[in-house]
Amino acid sequence: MTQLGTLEDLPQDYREAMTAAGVAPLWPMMRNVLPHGKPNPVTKPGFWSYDALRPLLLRAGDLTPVEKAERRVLVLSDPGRGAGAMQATASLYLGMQLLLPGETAPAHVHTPSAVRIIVEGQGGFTVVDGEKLPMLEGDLVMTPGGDWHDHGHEGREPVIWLDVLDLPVFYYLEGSYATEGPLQAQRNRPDAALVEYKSAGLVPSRSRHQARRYPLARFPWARTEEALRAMKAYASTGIAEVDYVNPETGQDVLPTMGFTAMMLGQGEADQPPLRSCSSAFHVVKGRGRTTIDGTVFEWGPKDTFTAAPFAEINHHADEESFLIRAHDRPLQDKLGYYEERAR
Ligand code: 1HN
Repeated sequence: MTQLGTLEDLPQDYREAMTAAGVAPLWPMMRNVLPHGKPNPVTKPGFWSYDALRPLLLRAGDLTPVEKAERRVLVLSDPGRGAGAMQATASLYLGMQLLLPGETAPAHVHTPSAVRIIVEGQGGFTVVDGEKLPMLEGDLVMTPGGDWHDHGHEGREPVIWLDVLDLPVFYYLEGSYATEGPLQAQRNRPDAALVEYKSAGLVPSRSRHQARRYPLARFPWARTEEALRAMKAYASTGIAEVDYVNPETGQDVLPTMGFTAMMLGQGEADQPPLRSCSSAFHVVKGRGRTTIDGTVFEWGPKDTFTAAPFAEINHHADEESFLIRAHDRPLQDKLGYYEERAR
């Protein structure tokens, strides 16, 4: 490998003339922007214990009324980028959001997409493009970019969910913005998970029904767990894992972000291949430990952790465990470079 020239190799007057002309030499920076063999992520493994987050979030409920917050959220900052970073990996934003009984989070629409993983509480709902979506623990609820959404709460206890957004991508592209509006009129019918998309493999007949671009906005947890348990019962080896897909196309649920749910049996380990995507894991239930690039995280219910591109990930479940994984493979597929390497 040739050693490239440095800035210091160049005469001072030449460096000053380049700066004055608004240019810079590529070669001293070449290895920073194109490292050899694999990327060199800024992202560090992150871990957020729910026991630590929950009291802070509830205190935000006392300190800041939702009217003063629009969305009452604590953002999970990538340790590699430091306190206050508005991202958990290069492409994924994670935030823990609190809505108290009777509160309303006003309607808005924005360019990034959001997915909620419901962590705690009953009676919360979100209205996406006029469709009222109940938020039950473990549900995955999507708000695709460009769809109006507002949140409400008809229950008695705090409702908490994890927001996963592709906000960093939109922000990087200088494409992130929102529009505000009045609360939406709700269609007087159950959401599509309870009507058109009640059963895997069955979709409304294409000759009679024009499917929406995002036909299924809520994936009820009970069904996901049932599917995983059935697959696990008949799997000879290995963990069970399902992809959340658009039921009409079989493709990823969103343009940039993908989601899977995993079931690990008690005492079971999993060593996924090295993947070029970054991942965020949320524990729906169970206990275990995951080593990410040598850092060990002991996890329990409702904890969240992250892995950078090409991280070495080793999961071990101490009890039967269910995890949801968010990732940016769909974006990398579209850019033409998603890759998995055997270990
Ligand atoms: C947003 O619209 C929500 O609608 C939550 O609940 C978190 C973070 C950044 C930008 C928009 C929501 C968000 C957000």
